[in-house]
Amino acid sequence: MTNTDLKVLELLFQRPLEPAFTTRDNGKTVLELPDSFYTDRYKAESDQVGNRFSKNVDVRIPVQELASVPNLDFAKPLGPKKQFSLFNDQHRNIASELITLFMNAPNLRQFVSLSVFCKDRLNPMLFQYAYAVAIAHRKDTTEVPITNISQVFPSNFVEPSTLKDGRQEGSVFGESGDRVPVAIPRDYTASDIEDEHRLAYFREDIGVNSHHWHWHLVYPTTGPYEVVNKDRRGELFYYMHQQILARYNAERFCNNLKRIQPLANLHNEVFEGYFPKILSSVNNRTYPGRASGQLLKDVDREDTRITIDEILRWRNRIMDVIDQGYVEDTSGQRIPLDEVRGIDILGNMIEASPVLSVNMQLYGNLHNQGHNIISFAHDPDGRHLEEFGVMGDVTTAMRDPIFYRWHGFINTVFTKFKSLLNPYNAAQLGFEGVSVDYIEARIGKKGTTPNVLATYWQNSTVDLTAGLDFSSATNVLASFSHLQNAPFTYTFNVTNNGAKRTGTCRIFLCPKVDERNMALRLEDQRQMAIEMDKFTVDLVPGVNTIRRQSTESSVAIPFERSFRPVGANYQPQAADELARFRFCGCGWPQHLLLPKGTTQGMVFDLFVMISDYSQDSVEQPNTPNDACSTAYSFCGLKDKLYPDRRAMGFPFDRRLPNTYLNEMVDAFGNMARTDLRIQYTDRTIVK
Ligand code: CUO
Repeated sequence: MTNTDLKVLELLFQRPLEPAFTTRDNGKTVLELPDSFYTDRYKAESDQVGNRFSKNVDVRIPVQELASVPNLDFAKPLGPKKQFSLFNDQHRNIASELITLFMNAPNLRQFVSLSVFCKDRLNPMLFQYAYAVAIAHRKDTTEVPITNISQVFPSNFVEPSTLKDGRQEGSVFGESGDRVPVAIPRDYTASDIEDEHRLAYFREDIGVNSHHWHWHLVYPTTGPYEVVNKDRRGELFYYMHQQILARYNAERFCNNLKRIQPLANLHNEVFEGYFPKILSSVNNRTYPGRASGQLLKDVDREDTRITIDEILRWRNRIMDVIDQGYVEDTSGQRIPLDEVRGIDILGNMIEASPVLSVNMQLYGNLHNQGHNIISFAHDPDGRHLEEFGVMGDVTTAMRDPIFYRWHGFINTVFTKFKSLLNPYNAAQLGFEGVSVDYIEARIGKKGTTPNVLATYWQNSTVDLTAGLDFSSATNVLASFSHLQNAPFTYTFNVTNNGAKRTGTCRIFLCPKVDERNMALRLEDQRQMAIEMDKFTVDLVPGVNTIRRQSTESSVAIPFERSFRPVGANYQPQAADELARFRFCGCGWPQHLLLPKGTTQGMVFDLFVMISDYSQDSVEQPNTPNDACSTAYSFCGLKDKLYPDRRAMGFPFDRRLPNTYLNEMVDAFGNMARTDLRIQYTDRTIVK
């Protein structure tokens, strides 16, 4: 790839609403477009407009003429100011066609031209989504970093007045030292009268929401088959969302709230209201809210039609096939729901992916249409001309308390399937001759109390400049406070009574008691177990000491990866640093790796298991390793198989032979547990 092509592709993530001919990179760079690229509004004045923006820039990059001009009529139904939803069939089909168009561009230069041409002619949310999917999947764009969505469309992530203040600060002070980051308030969507508001710090976290967007970007439901069909994609849809629920449940217990109540009955009032108070980037209107006690209704709008009855019919069919043990494809062929493929088939069918569902006509579009019916509850027939609420959009859905109840319901369907499988047996759980004799987690290295971890608030700064259109500000910084945990180290002593061998170290955190302070049985506890880390270990004969930093976790990515500053100035030069910098957006935010705990200290079970690698290993294709695929438990590995042959969530995804966790740990030498206390302090440190 030439540097210029890379640069243009990176620039297209900036200022998503501004025409492609305006300057980018703080006014330093301009794209020189062929005349034919100007839209009708600017065509007559293309010379004048182009000249105006190419003055005083350091870099001018000419864009090549298109070999064949695409017909973009397919995208017409999604006008420039409409909200774009991945859950909407029509929008998804449009996105799929656009992704296909981008993927089929014959070479890099033409992909650049096509992207520039399309940018000014399509709905900006649609463009940014399909464009990012293409960048993530084209073989010739692996080196292009995908700008975090919260930086491309900041208004979808932060309280709106922040952006106004930030622009003001940026245009008055420029990059001088007098400029201060504007503070994004933490507590603006509800008051303490609303109990659910205690979890706002989790639901409205920028890292949580951008992770969710990025996950759906890496795992789209539609598009070319080779883009959609990834190894164990359906299973990962189940598992990644199941883990979000497990984490949310633990967070609820820390905040004295009972566990998630799945939204099983769609005819009941939805008790939880939610008023997001964020702006949609494309039309500058706030996302609609939902009053407490809202009834869900059939949706009958121009581009979305769905009835509650239809959703219930799909649910019943799916429950029936789980009992039956097989699904039927479109030719009537029976496909067994076995313990290896069953969950993957169900995941793709329930989400649902039109490309991968075994039979969309029969099993429907359960999860996506649930998002739609909830997101239009405030205006189901469109009479008030309101767009969908936050549940209609993967960038914002996790802000709403109802997200966890809807996914809680979806999860009960998967759980039903898992509960019908045989419990794991000793041959699957054990690892003969390997015993874990010691387990601890400790802040820092020495001198601290083992198994006491700490959480607190931290103020961090994000650069929102990339997404601020039509602003003279060169740099807009915003600070927000988020939960943080003191980094810690796990230490395990493992005795290997055999020859040198390999194992997989699996670390989980499980709530010990329920909302009534009653000890949780393993059957409940396993469904709330939070995966903390998973990695391969080589065991020499005798005693092995395994140390692992919390920051190395296979589920999380560090703050800096999620929110790196955007623009050429910030791009690292060294090759290894540059490699780490790419494609880094998918992964749970490191700052929420631990649940909040309580001021008195909340006790969890810290569990570790060393499993037999001969049952875990996967024969990987010989594709290059991607330096950014560090959160592989949640996001998989780019262009590779999921790096663990066991079912995702193993050993907690299925029933287990014991009633309590300590009984299981006593029965299997390759497992260990300890009490772990998470102590929360209400203080904020500034980074
Ligand atoms: Cu991620 Cu429902 O799948 O939001």
